[in-house]
Amino acid sequence: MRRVITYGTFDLLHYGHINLLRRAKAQGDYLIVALSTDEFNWKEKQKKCYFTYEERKSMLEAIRYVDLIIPENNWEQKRSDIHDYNVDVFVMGNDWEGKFDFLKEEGAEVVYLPRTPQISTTQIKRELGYDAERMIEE
Ligand code: C2G
Repeated sequence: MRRVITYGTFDLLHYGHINLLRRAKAQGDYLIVALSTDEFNWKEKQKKCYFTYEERKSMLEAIRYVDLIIPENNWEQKRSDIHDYNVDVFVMGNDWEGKFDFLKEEGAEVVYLPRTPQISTTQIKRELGYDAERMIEE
């Protein structure tokens, strides 16, 4: 059983996320998604999600490629996650290229996959006219 893990916010779930999850699952037999909590998003990524953690989790649970969802509470948990969940492969989109190579020290393969072009949660918000500033003030 080759176990894969990936991390992310997955807000306003879109086909770029699905493409990533499908290719991540194809790296092994079991895919764990470490889903950024609302607090982690806000404090560490300055992201104000449209959907809450529970709402984002429920959508990911409906995706055939996803086998387990765990919370991502901080930047540091990746090293221990590799051991706690017996992870063989760590996968991220290549906007993170090189940022997590240190996980090889924990015995995991590190794979960066090409991002899906022309789609992002930020773009969706912008094109739908969400005033990101107003959402942050809320
Ligand atoms: N992604 C992609 N193509 C897109 C948009 C996103 O392949 N058009 C990928 C990203 O590269 C990432 C995953 O989908 O691997 C989730 O994207 P985000 O929710 O934006 O995740 P991010 O905020 O980058 O969080 O500790 C790592 C962070 O939690 C990553």
